[in-house]
Amino acid sequence: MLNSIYLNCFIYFILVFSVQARDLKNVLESKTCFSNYFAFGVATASYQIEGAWNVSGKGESIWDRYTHEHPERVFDHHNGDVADASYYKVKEDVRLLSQLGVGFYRFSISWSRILPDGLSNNVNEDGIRYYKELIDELRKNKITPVATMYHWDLPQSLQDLGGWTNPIIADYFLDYARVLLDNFGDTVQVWLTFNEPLSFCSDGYGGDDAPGGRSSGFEDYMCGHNMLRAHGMVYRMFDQKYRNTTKGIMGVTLNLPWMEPATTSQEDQKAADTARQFMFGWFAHPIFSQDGDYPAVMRSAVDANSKRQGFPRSRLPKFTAEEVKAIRGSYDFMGLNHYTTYLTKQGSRKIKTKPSFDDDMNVRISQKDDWPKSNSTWLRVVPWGFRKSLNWIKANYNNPQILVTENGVSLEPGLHDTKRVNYIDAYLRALHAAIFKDGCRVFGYAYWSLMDNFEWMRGFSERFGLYEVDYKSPNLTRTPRLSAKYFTSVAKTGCLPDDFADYTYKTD
Ligand code: GBH
Repeated sequence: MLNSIYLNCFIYFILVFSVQARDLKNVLESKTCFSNYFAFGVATASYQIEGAWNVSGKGESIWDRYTHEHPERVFDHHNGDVADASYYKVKEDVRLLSQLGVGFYRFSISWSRILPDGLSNNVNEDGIRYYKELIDELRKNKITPVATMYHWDLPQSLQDLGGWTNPIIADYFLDYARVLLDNFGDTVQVWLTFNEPLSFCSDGYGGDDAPGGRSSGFEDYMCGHNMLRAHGMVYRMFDQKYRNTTKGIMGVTLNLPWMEPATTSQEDQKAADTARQFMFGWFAHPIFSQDGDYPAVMRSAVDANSKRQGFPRSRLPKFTAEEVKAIRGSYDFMGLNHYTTYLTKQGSRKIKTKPSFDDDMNVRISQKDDWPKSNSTWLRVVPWGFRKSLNWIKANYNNPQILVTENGVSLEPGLHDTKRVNYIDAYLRALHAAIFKDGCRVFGYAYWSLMDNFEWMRGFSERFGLYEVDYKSPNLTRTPRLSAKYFTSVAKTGCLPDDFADYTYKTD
């Protein structure tokens, strides 16, 4: 880990050149303003926007295979074959970003567009060309590229070898990362290894997302284990071989929905902590804690359940001492995705013959009926949960530098999205309080997403975009919503404007 003063300067150096001149007047009028060094951006991911799934040498990914074989499992039976056709719209999309006035753009790189078979002996030159074009166009427009190496679209050929459950995947991911750093290291300075391992391990290897039909309580833990090993290996390589020449920084994006005890009872408080450890600590503890390795509650719960279930060893794999060391401290900053809050109650464990992650965690999770709804069943508007999440991270992981890599809301289609403006405004006020009242060290915020896109198992039915995408038009026309105008004002002034939101949502 870098010395933090040095890191501060570094982050400021990387992000500040793109920050717009901010108006002193705002400060004098005592608006809610972020610092001049705070960066605003937007996020997307390759499979959700690019399309061109089999064009110019791109290999098949697990999401290509899964949505083609099982269209019935996707809510609207669609897939990402075309998505927003961003593969063909580099100039147009960067123009949207530039109109928003954002300082950075978080996008992800499709592994199988770079390495069609997942392996580094066959590099697809068109894949390198495509991302180079995107990165160059961003830089020309003074928008800092923030690249995610893995946002869930694993090459199918690697899945055929077991994907994230096969320990060899860590070596292949290291090879892939080397190709990315060799090709883009001179122009990309902010890297994220993974997006939301909780999602792709739990929902992917333990649930219904691609690759689909796996076994919770086994494969999800194997996936997490190998992802953590892979992350540690890539960070160490970056630190030793690329940091000096590229002057870059590297982190990983984890998602933390806030877990609030349903009552003040001791059991429910404990349930909240257990849920935080299983859903966030699973990945955060090995990387960001002083001690490293899995959280104690997770270790002991899975070990004990495995024993009771008659297994000769724990279903949660064990790290070697060297692995613990390589993974501990393998970050320059934390990428954080935060959307919503849940209530926790102690579960009533019946020892199941069929093990699962939920059974191991043994917490009942719900949401309050009077929390405002979005267009996603799992997402209700609870701005204060954002502030609590940031404070919990501060308290548990020694106040790391944080880049908010996603925050956003899905709503019905429509350009006059006042509810989205209110959502962003309320969450930004909560973030402002976390920084200026509580001392959390957050250096940037990305809204999810730049535009409507392929929302995984929900198809195109859930829309998170600042720009509306017209899926009926042949050009997939992008039109700014009210929230795009609001966010432009935020990004350009660094302050929350007072002529957009109607402050429906309370932050405390
Ligand atoms: C993020 O995940 C992803 O990084 C991004 O790609 C995605 O587009 C964005 O959120 C918006 O969803 O339907 O009840 O089974 C957020 C965490 C975890 C939220 C899985 C949805 C499925 C809940 N996601 N979860 S459910």
